[in-house]
Amino acid sequence: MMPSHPKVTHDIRESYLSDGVVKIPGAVSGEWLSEIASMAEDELAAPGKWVTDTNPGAKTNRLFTSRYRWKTDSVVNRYVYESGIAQMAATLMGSSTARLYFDHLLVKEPRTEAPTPWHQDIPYWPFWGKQICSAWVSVDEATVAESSLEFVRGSHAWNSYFAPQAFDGSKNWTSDFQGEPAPDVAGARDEFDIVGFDVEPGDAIFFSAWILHGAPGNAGDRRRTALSTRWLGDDVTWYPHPGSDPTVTDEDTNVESGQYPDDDRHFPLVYAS
Ligand SMILES: O=C(O)CCC(=O)C(=O)O
Repeated sequence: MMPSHPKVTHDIRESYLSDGVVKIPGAVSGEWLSEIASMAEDELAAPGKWVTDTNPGAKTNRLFTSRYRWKTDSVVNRYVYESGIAQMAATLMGSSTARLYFDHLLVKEPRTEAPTPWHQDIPYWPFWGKQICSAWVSVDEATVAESSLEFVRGSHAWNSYFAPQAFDGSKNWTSDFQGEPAPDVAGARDEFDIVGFDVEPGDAIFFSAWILHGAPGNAGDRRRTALSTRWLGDDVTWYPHPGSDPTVTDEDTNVESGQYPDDDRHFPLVYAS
């Protein structure tokens, strides 16, 4: 059966398929946002295992990220299962199911200089397939001028696979990945069809794991908190490779390379139509 979600209209789905990205206004309700904001406070105070932090403890100029908390954090766990975000992801992808890959908290304190460099997500992840997307939900109002996301429209369909890079700009994410470097979108913006989304609290930006995207730091004077969840559809297979994110590796799962990842311990089935 074709999955559906009331907030995913025909036009929204068509935009996702052609552009590789779409915004769904008001995708997540205010109660979730308050819970995510306070979860972020807790996480900043007592970070989990999978954290990057450009300026520990600082109140400004700090990019803090924390991944893979759905097993241990009750807010993230309930959000994954109960917010409806999995069904929206499945509907957009045209998939009858949605499995969670991981959750990713991204906090940018006021006047954070470090941008999120232009990148594709797929080369960082140990999966292959076209039905892989993120649901990036902002807790705060965020403009493209200050801190929201931008995309190269249609780049999900280029069939490119760009080498992963570290987000702090100082070192390689991995030294053993042989791949084409991502194009210098920031340095030649006029040459690309760039689309950005200002967001209100609770808006979700859904985007393909194959699309080139980036974001400024935070030029504003308020914290920008976003929770991105990463979703796997029916066509996805396990594809561990040099440069894959180490939160879940080949040693953690019985899934064989090239197989559909039906491992509920690590990639739980959250939605099935
Ligand atoms: O929140 C950001 O600034 C970047 C988010 C991002 O790149 C992602 O969710 O894949």
